[in-house]
Amino acid sequence: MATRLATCNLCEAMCGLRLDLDGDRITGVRGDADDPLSAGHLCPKALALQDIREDPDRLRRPVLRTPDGWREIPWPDAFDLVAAKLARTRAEHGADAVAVYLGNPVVHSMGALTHAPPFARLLGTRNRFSAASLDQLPHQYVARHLYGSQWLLPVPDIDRTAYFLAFGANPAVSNGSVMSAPGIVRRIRDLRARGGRMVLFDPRRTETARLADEHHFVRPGTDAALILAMVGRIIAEGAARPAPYVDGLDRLTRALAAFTPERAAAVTGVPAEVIVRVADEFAAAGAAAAYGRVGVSTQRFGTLCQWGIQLLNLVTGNLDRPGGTLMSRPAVDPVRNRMIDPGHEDRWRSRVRGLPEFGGELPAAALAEEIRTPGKGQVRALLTIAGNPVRSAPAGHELSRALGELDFMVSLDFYVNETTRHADVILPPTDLLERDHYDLVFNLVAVRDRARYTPAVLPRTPDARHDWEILRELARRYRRLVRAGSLSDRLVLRLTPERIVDLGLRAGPYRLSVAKLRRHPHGLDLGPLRPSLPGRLRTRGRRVDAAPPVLLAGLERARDELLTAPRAAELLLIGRRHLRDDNSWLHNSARLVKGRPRHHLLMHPDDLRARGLTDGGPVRVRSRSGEVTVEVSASEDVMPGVVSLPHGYGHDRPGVLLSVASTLGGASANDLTDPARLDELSGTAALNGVPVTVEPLR
Ligand SMILES: Nc1nc2c(c(=O)[nH]1)N[C@H]1C(S)=C(S)[C@@H](COP(=O)(O)OP(=O)(O)OC[C@H]3O[C@@H](n4cnc5c(=O)[nH]c(N)nc54)[C@H](O)[C@@H]3O)O[C@H]1N2
Ligand SMILES: Nc1nc2c(c(=O)[nH]1)N[C@H]1C(S)=C(S)[C@@H](COP(=O)(O)OP(=O)(O)OC[C@H]3O[C@@H](n4cnc5c(=O)[nH]c(N)nc54)[C@H](O)[C@@H]3O)O[C@H]1N2
Ligand code: SF4
Ligand SMILES: [Mo]
Repeated sequence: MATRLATCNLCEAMCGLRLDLDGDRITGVRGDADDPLSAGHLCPKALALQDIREDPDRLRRPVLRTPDGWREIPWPDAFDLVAAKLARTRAEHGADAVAVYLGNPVVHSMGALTHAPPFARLLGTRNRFSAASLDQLPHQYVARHLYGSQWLLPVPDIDRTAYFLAFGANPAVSNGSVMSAPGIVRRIRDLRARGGRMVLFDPRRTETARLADEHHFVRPGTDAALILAMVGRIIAEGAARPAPYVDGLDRLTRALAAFTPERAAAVTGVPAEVIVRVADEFAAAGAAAAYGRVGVSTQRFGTLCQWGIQLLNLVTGNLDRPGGTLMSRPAVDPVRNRMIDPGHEDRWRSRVRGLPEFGGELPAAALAEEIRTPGKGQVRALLTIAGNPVRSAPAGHELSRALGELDFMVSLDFYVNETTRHADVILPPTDLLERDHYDLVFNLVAVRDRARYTPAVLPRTPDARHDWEILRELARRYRRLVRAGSLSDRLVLRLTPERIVDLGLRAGPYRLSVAKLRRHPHGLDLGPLRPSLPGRLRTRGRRVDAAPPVLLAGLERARDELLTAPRAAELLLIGRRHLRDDNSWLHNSARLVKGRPRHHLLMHPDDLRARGLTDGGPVRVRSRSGEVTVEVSASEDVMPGVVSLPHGYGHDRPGVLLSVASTLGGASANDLTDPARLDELSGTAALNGVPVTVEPLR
């Protein structure tokens, strides 16, 4: 028996773990009480780290699709085949004919993160996609325009705030997002114990709503009106106290004139007196933090929502104030080191719909049409890394069809899921405990600064390769066929992730190194969030323009739709996460999926009654882009007029090799979501607020 320290990288909380080992087997998982950020917290998903290791469905060697099913092939053959196919597609059809999709776990893996982006750039294609456009791009878009870098993301100072105002986030389940906050339930309870308040706006009375002082239903997709009305109210009351480096309040005030509490109330369903009172309380709270996540990012006006949330903090002087929202000061600071693109947009557009790129990526909602629409520049080959866009991108069923039409597809993944089943070759990487970890992304948004480097806990199985080793080797063989890639990308691809992190730590604000962090295995505490503005702004003159022209113009274009009350007959679909789910994966862990089914469509009892539906019975849900059948459950916790279905379910598909998950039932919410519905500014898919109809299944 031995005890080893690990860092869980399944979600953004980055919990420190203590693992009890018996040989190579994990016999116990506990939270590491000595970790300065997670302080002993862990959630049930940590058990999956062991389950992935033992999963008989997990791929351990490269597999090639053959008419008789998957056949294992040696790594060198797989590398040569993939390099040759990618190079040939480029030679015959141009660089844009090869598309890349990077899934969410890429940002959770040190080596995938250091090596996947340079590899994607090496391919020279404009058709780069990722889960970012299904998630947090509105945050990045607003940060770029307000603070000068897409990665200057203010973090709620949850441990010191007096008023936590949240929109469309469920941290009690997600453990915080763009706000790494392990143990968030305790943090919220502490906030209330010290006399603070939490107010939440969400169309579902969620697990987090139960922790809050106040929860209000808001009609999906309308939050921008709510938030901007609050900003307008604060300014109109003369309560604005922006920092001296903030400009543009006059232009802002004019632009917000239409967003009165009364008009916002009519569209959002939130009473005008609540809008007014919460705005006034927020402005008067002293130390207050406004925050919003997936529910207000992946919707029609995600960028306007995130802008409004920044404005709430900015106009009340809560940006960069302890107890407000502050920029973290991570040990590897890519913004300071200029290791990372501050962001750009519209340098090119998607071929079919003419959608602008952001930060070098096109909206994932455009991937299927780029594959299916003939013409010059049509996508004919695809590389996916750690993603399942058939379950995570809008109209996944259409994307699935498109993947079947590709000339060639390769996936880096250890599972044959709804997406990778279409691949010609799957290259499986090592698992999370077999590799070193330092979190390059989520330390940027953690509620406390901490640096933790965890060497691999367990030896890899013979013949296993890390994601970055796979990419490095693919790059080497591809470069023999195509002279491609910038000098810096080629250099990075040759370094080890550990070396890259070491360089970043040495150049960082604390002058650390991997060697130093190895001497602090529980993580080095770098203290609470601290004020750092305007010094760290990347804008011209280190000033913040509260009303950048692109956002004003976006608001102008959105105004009519935003202030139009939705048709009462419509049901609006929203998503749902569960503590024991992780997007579309981890469903093959028997321990995590046991218990009551959690894939049901939730609907308010009045809405069930109005449609003659039976609680628990099967229903047909239809949208403009698709339909699914699923069981419906009556729930007083959803707002009337709203239905909720989680994404990532529906694994019982031919070819999917997930023996536990395939028995789960359920349907994919993304067989209903609509690629045409986007947040116009950032290109993020509007996965929430999708109009649907629900009828009994006869
Ligand atoms: N257990 C678990 N943890 C996870 C994940 C997981 O799958 N499972 N996924 C991880 C990932 S990738 C992410 S990005 C984060 C997400 O972290 P969160 O954003 O905190 O999690 P969600 O559950 O998506 O919360 C979104 C909330 O928005 C609400 N909502 C939907 N539409 C609207 C709307 O129009 N307006 C408003 N105001 N609210 C709306 C939903 O009801 C939901 O409660 O979680 C991460 N952590
Ligand atoms: N309707 C609706 N759709 C959504 C959302 C929603 O709230 N509602 N949420 C969106 C959000 S926030 C996100 S982040 C996306 C997620 O979308 P994706 O990233 O496309 O999907 P995941 O389900 O996270 O799939 C992760 C895949 O990576 C593999 N994997 C895990 N770890 C590794 C690794 O270390 N290396 C490699 N190579 N592979 C690995 C897993 O086996 C799995 O196949 O979904 C989005 N889609
Ligand atoms: S909260 Fe997130 S990081 Fe912590 S144990 Fe659970 S899945 Fe892992
Ligand atoms: Mo996400």
